Amino acid sequence: MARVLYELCGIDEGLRFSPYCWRVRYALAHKGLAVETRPWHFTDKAALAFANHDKVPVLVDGDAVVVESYEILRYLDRTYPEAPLLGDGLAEARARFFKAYAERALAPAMLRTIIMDLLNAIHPKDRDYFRESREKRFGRTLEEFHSPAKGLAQLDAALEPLRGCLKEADFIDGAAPAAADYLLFGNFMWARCVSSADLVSNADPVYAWLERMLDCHDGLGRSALRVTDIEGAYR
Ligand SMILES: N[C@@H](CCC(=O)N[C@@H](CS)C(=O)NCC(=O)O)C(=O)O
Repeated sequence: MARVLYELCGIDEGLRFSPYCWRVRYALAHKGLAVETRPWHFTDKAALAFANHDKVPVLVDGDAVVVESYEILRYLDRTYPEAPLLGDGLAEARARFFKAYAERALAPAMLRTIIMDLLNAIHPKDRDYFRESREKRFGRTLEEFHSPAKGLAQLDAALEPLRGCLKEADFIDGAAPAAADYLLFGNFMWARCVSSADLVSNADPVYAWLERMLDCHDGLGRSALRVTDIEGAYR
């Protein structure tokens, strides 16, 4: 059976912007594993019933059905041990810090900056669901939550440890990228696909890292469709 990855799509089926799915796309590329991707919308819950899950990514690999992006990375390392992503033992335990950093420091700052662009990139049939579920989560309207100036300041401060790390090597995981890089970079792909906001100035060492990440694995990130590429889709 072909390897299949269910991925969130937006206003166009080719617009794939989930930060969690991007982690997995990079992880699969890192392992040199081919994958067929299937577009999925927020409201297509029935399409994931086979996995007993309601979120993407979902990876189907032969008989295995794996959910949760970090668990998918662990599964890939167990099943395809060449070219480790997370490593094992201490290394894997430490990689969890990057998962938490991406989700708890970078994502909230980016979300404040790009939330209205994100809504615009989401398929119209998903927008009411997205608005209702996120407004419930934030305890305020999307418009009240939206605050690019605050989001960018928050992101600038949150990137300081990454700047320090990039003084030592080209990638977080050393001379070549691996899971720590993919865990963080997924968030930047999320923002890049739905928005034209400049999150990082081009004098920032993080900018140079982003450029390297966009180029790696044959330009996987750089060749991804962005909302700005879709005629009439970007305000
Ligand atoms: N912890 C999950 C989070 C996955 C997640 O939140 N995916 C979003 C897309 S970016 C989703 O499918 N959301 C469905 C929903 O909000 O109903 C993972 O790491 O895979």
